[in-house]
Amino acid sequence: MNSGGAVAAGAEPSWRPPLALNGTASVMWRAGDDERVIRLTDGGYKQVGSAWSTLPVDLNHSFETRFTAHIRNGKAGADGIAFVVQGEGPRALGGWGGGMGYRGIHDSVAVEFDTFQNPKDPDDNHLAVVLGGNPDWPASSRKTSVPLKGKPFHARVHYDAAGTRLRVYVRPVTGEAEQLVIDHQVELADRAGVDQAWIGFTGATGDLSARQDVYSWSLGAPQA
Ligand SMILES: [Ca+2]
Repeated sequence: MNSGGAVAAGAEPSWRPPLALNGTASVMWRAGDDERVIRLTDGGYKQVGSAWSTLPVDLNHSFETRFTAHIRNGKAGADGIAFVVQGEGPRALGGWGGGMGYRGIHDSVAVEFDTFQNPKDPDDNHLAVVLGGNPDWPASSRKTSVPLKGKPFHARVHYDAAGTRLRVYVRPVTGEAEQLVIDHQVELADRAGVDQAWIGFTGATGDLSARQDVYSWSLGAPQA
């Protein structure tokens, strides 16, 4: 593949913690560079995968995480992926389809990048914050003009622990302006039920499929 084959100048180094992989999730290494790719689903139907860092993250401290995602299957591609903070452990794996791989992970906060319109969804290209592993009742959801499928996009998730404020930004890899899509008040430690949480990604397909990859993942203290 050549999408984003070169790491952009100024890109932060990838974060490569050891991963716990479940369901259809696998790890690949992109040819030509040292990039680890987390493949959550590989294009089959009714797939579900999760990948968790085995290094816990302290939710009492602010953090910022960035990654690039690429969801594609021709012009379609479902159901999407989620960045998830959870307190249930490295084997956590939720439901397929609109469950996006996190449905049923009760002690969790999911930030979903949703490419299929289920009944409670505003459209087939939106972000949402979902509590308690229940995608049928998102705490916050909002459409974005940044295409979430067909082309890779950059995402930035910023958590202010003191202010218990979660902000999520996306932008296309082509260098267009970043959009603040989600700005939501939530205390992650409270919702995950732990101070030291598992963080990672989930993804699923249903009657529509997609190959869903996450790469260039970084994690650190928020930048000023
Ligand atoms: Ca959906």
